[in-house]
Amino acid sequence: MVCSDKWVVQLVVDQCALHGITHWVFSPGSRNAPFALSIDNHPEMEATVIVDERSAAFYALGLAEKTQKPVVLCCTSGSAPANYLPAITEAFYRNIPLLVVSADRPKAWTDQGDGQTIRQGHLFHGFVHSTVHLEDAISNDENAWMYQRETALLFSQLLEGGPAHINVGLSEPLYHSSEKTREFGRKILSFKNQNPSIETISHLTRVIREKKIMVLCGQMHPNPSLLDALVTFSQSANVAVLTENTANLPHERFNACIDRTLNAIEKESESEYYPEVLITLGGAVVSKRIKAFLRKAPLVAHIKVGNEFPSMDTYQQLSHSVECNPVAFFDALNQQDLGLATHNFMGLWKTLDYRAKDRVFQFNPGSILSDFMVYQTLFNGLNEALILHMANSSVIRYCQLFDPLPSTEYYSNRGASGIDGCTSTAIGFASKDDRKNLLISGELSCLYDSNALQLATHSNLKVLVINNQGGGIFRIIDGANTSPQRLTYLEASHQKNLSFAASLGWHYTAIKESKNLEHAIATLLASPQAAILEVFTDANHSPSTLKEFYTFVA
Ligand SMILES: Cc1ncc(C[n+]2csc(CCOP(=O)(O)OP(=O)(O)O)c2C)c(N)n1
Repeated sequence: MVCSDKWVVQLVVDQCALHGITHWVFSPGSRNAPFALSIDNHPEMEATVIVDERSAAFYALGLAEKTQKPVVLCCTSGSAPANYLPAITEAFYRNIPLLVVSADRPKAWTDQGDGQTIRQGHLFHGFVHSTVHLEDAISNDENAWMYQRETALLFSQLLEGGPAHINVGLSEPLYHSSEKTREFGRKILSFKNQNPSIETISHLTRVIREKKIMVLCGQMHPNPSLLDALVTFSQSANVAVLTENTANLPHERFNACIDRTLNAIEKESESEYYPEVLITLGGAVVSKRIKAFLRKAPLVAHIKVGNEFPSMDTYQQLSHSVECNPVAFFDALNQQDLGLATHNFMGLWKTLDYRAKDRVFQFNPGSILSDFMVYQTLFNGLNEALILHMANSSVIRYCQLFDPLPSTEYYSNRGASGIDGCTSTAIGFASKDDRKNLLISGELSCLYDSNALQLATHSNLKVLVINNQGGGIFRIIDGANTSPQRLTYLEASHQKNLSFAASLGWHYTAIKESKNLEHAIATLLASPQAAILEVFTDANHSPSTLKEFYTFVA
């Protein structure tokens, strides 16, 4: 099929075709000529040509009302789209689905004295439910993904009613054609109902049936009802549930240490572990490895469940956004016959988990005090319920290597992942929580937020500071670890400590030798007052110990 050589024009037309939108009311112009070329050659598209844009828009309004389908309005740049406004206001208040596709100069030319160029990007602001701006100049996979995602969401809303606007920055030449080689259409279905409707569940049942399913749980507040519903869902062999400790969903059927498990998968056999359907819930996921893994997996569907950021496309394959209470979602699915006994997908994932789990505490980190040794000693010895606050940087990542303790709740500032307020947040939390709260922090994060130490001293709060004399995270991130700027610019290597906390009312102790570690941690946890234990670790030795651990458990 012949079409315009402008890939963004192809994308808009493909999205129309995929969403069953075929009628265009076209007003002549030069900038929008690439659309004329594409729709004229498209077997499913039909066009009505009307010169006066004001009248064209009202004509489209009548057409959309009669056909009960969205109609596209396409015009050139400048005052042309401004003439759509009266009809768009009418459509807005009557929820009639008109899609304005306005051609524009590339953004760089706005307000630069070029002809027929006005500020048209947000011309219908307040009267459309969504606006997307596309530019044809840059073509790469990341931009294609962004535009497909943005337009897929716009089309999904358009089908629900009301007007929408796509402004398309096009550069010259405008009249070149090409043979169509790539399909840009992408659909994201969105469902909004706190208790998913029967139609939603029967649609999803068809999508899920007999598939290999991975449920990936991100950060959440503890939710026992969700845990129950998820445990029931995970009884099927086809279902592997992956959680992180911040999901606060501990259960022996789940894979709770994602990086540890992924580390054991051989490159050549990765595809065996790919799910066909991914269901995600909750907020941030810490593991970078699982993100890279799932972006490679050819998913049949990614179903995102819950109310937080319903259109977030972390794995670049979002197909269904179900805005609802996740408990209601799993309760409803648990009533269906999903045919989920066709693959031992859970067993596949769980075998790796069991293997690594057995080896975690067998690993001997040697006698030099490393970061890893601190976590291993802490988690090995913990036998009481805790509220665990994990500062950002390497702390949250090290904590993912150890199975979550069922009686422990896990918290971390993973919304924006800053090191700036981890201590203040833990103190605020502990001020209203009588249970034993433990904050684990790197020393830079703790020094950054040192004002927090004078806020209040709650006797239920203990702080374990791992002082590796800088941002130790930069020694374990690929790229950063070999950068010539690492020591000074990234790690900000230093010789400071937190002993000043003693003058602010904290019981402060410090250790530098591994032989004192176990006792020092036990003393910290048993301390009757607000206490800080600062453990000085060997910054050079820590990264190699972590590497050895990964090799040992693989
Ligand atoms: C507000 C803010 N500034 C900068 C960063 C970038 N950053 C991430 S980790 C880190 C170093 C943290 O060092 P430390 O607290 O000692 O922990 P470690 O890496 O040693 O575990 C920095 C500067 C950030 N996440 N947040």
